[in-house]
Amino acid sequence: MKMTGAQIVCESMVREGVEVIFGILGGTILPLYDTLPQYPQLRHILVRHEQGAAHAADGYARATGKVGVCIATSGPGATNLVTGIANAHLDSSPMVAITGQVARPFIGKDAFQEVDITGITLPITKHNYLVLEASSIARTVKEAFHLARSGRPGPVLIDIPRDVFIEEAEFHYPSKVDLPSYKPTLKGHPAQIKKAAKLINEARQPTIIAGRGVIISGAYAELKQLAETAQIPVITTLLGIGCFPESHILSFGMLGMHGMAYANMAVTAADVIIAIGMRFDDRATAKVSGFAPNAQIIHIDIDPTEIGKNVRVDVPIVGDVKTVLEELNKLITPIQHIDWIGQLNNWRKEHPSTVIRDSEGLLPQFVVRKIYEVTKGEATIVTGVGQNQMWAAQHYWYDKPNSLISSGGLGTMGFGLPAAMGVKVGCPDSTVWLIDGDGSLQMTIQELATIVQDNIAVKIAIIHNGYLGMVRQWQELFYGKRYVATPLSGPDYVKIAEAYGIPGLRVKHKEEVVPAIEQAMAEQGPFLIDFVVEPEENIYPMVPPGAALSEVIEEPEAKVLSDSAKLPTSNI
Ligand SMILES: Cc1ncc(C[n+]2csc(CCOP(=O)(O)OP(=O)(O)O)c2C)c(N)n1
Ligand SMILES: [Mg+2]
Repeated sequence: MKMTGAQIVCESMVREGVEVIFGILGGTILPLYDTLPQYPQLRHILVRHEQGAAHAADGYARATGKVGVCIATSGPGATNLVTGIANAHLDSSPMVAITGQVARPFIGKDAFQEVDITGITLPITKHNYLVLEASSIARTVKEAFHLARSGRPGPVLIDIPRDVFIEEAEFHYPSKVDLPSYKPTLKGHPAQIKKAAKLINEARQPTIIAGRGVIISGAYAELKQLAETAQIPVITTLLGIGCFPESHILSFGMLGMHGMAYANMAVTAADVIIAIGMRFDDRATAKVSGFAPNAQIIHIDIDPTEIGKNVRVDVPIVGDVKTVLEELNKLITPIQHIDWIGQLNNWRKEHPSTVIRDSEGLLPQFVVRKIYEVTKGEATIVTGVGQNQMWAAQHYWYDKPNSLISSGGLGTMGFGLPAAMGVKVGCPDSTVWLIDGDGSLQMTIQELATIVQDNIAVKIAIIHNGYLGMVRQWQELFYGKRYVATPLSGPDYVKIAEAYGIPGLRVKHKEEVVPAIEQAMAEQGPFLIDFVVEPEENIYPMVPPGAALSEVIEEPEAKVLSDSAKLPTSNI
C-alpha cells in the first residue's frame, strides 16, 4: 500500500506500541503533525519548550520501561532537544526523538532553520539517522525502537527532511531487524559466572553495589535472592535507588558523595564487591584510588565498554543483569555473615546519616520525610538537581520498585517538572510527587501550562531556599563563603501556580507541612506547595570533591541516633 512518509512514520510508531508523543511543531515537521489526526492511538502532548518534550519522554520511559517519544521541528526545535537527549543518554533511558529537517534540496545550504542535528547529537545518542527517502522510513523506525530499548537502552534520533514526509512510498513494516554489527550479549560467560560465585562463596565481607541496570532489566527478585542467600548487604547508587527495598534488613542505603556514611564505610572495608548494573560514576566512587581498596571487584553489566573504564575489575561479566543473576544464583551457597552485617549495623548506629535534627525553622529533610509519611511510601518521586535531589534521595524510603526518578549522569536542572509529567502520563494510577529546587523549577517552569492543558496531576513540592543551594554549599565549604551568583530570587510561586490554574499553598512552619501535603493529595489535579525552608541548610554526609569515600564529612548532630534515622523495619 502506498503511503506518505508522514503516514509511514505514524503507522510504524503504532506498530511499535507508541501511545504518547511529546512535542512542538514547526514548518519542517508540519506534514507529520497534519497526519497525526489519522492516528488517534497516538496521543500528542504539546509541551512549552522542546527540552520539556525530551525530559517528559525520558521520564515516561524510566517509569514504564517503554520507549519514550519526542518530536520537534528543525533548527531551534531540534537543538532544544539536545539537553534532554544527553540526559537520556547518560542515564540509559530508551527514547526515540524525531526531528524535522529542511527539504532535501536545501540541506547544506544554511537554509532557514537548518542545523546538522545528526552531527550535533552523534556523541549523545546510541545511534542516529538522517532519512533520505520515504521508502526507508519503516526500516529506520523499526531499527530505532529496537536500538533504543535493547541491550543498554538509550536515545536514538531520526532526522527527516520535510519533503520526505510528503513523498509517497510502498509501506512494508519489517518483522525483524537485521543489524549484524549489533548483537548485545545477554548471557554471561559461564566460566566468569563460576569465578564470581567462587569469590562470593569465599568472601568474608562481601558487598553488593546495585545500579539502575537492576531496574532496567527487572532483576528485583534475582537481586533479593542473591542478597538473602549469601547474606550480603545491598548498597545502591543514586539511580539504583528503588531496586531493593530500603526497609530490608540487608539494605544499607546509597553510596557516594552524598551517600550514607555507613554505606561508604562498607564499600571501603569490603573484601568482595559485586557491582551490578552500575558504571562507577565518579559521584559514586569518589577518588578512584581510594575506592574499595581491599576488594576484589565483580562487575556485571550489559555494556562491555563499561568494564574497566573507571575502576579495575577482577571478574567482569558482560550480560543482562537478570539473566546473569539467574545463573549466578544457582552457584551460591547459603551462608551467614554475622560479624560483617553486625559491623555494618554498628556503623549505622554510630553514623546514622539520615537523622533529622530538631529545629525551629523548616528543614527540607523534614518536608521530604513528611511527604514519605503522608504518601506511605507509595508515591513515585521525581526530583530536580541539587540539594533538593539529595534530600529526596536520603529522606524518603524507597521500598517500591523504581520509585525514584532523577537526573543522575548529566545532573540536569530543569529535568524535574517535565520528567514528572512524563512519569504521570506513563503511570496515571501512581501518585507522582515532584520534589524540586527553586532554581531547577525556574528552568522549565513553563511546563506548568502543559500539565494544566493536559490535566496531568503532578504534585509539586518546591524546596524554596532562595539559593542555587548545592553550589552555595560548595562556596560555603570550599570558597570561603563567597556567595557569588548563588542568591536566587523567584516569583511568588503560589501566584504563579494560580496564574496557570493550579491550586497552591505556601508553607513556612513545621506544623503546616502535613496538612498541606494532605490537601495536595486530596486534590484531583495538580497541586503546588512552596516550602520556604532554612536558606543555608546543607546536605550531609558529604565526601568533598577529590576525596575518597572514607573521608566523609558528617553533620555533628547526625551522629546521635534518634527515631528519625532511616533504619530497617522488616525482612521484606
Ligand atoms: C542546567 C544546569 N545548570 C547548572 C547546573 C549546576 N548546578 C548544580 S546544582 C545547582 C543549584 C540548584 O539549585 P536549586 O534547583 O535551587 O536546588 P538546591 O540545591 O537549592 O536544592 C546548580 C546551579 C546544573 N546542574 N544544571
Ligand atoms: Mg534552591
